[in-house]
Amino acid sequence: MEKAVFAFQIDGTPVECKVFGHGHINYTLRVKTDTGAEYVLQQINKYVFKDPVRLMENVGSVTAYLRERVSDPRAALHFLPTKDGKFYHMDEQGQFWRMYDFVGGFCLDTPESDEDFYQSALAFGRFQEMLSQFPAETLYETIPEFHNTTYRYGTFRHTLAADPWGRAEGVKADIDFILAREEEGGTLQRMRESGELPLRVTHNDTKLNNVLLDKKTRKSLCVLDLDTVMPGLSLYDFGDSIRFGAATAEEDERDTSKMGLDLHLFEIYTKGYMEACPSLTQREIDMMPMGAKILTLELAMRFLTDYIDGDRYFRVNYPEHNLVRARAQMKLVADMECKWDEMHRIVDKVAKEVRH
Ligand code: GN1
Ligand code: MG
Repeated sequence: MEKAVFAFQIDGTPVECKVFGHGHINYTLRVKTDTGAEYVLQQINKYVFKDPVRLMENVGSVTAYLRERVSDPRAALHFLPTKDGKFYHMDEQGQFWRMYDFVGGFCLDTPESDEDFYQSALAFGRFQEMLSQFPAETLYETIPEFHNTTYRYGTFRHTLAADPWGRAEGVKADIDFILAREEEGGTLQRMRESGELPLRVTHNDTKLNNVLLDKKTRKSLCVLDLDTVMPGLSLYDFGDSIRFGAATAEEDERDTSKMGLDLHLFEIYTKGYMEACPSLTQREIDMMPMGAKILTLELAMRFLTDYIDGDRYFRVNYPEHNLVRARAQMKLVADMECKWDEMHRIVDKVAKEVRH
């Protein structure tokens, strides 16, 4: 039994404690007690998240706020206080732990049907909507400048200039592709700074496997993994969902001819997101295709930066992995450019259906 369990106000005496899920960042356990209560106990990864106390303040205030707004208690995570009334426990080794109620349900890595993808759109859209009045600026940035594409361009240029492994020469065409879109790539950041797009609470890791689905109904219950919840733009969440979930190939597909945007999935997600998030402004809606494109471009640039920098940030499975990832993302950007008018047409059509 992990000693950390005893720091929390649990119901009953713990009788079982097993490794749970397949997260790559935090260490996660499932705990059962003699009263039948079940919990998730997690150790927060301190290498990735430098300030677990402030991270937990974010998570604590956001979940407390959500809990007041949901009817099904499973629809918002419930963190247990420790015996001294905090949302986290620091052990003798300086490791941070947290604990929340386990409410059942399951997660998917890839959608098995259109409906699964639609359910993820509803979940992230509802998350956005429920938090639309939350004072986003009070949240701590767990990873500063995370989706500041302009800042990411600065890092890219800096890395190009340093070129520590002499890799830039061999990827000139890729570099040119990224640099040719620098002006456009800064669009969301400029609109954030001018206030044209509202600052919101964003999730920033809007993949399907961060949505908890009900075992019986297969409907989405709740959004998980709140570590990267930060102040941001709705288009970060929307864009990253499209980049990941509406692509025709895996994020690191070597055969770029297989990579493109699936317009049908794009429409499904757009519909679910708009239905669940009526507070989206007209400007946010107009910029949805741009959100998808910039988030994809930004990740292509992050992968290419890391390749040139010698693969320090993203874990790679083979030497060219980051370059392969970057090229797959660039192909997706290029395909969005080909389908640009169609993307706008879909957004307009869905907006008319959903909003009138
Ligand atoms: C990282 O590790 P994972 O899959 O949760 C990255 C995301 C990228 C994603 C690409 C904190 O997320 O921004 O979109 O890889 N997360 C961080 O697969 O950098
Ligand atoms: Mg994650």
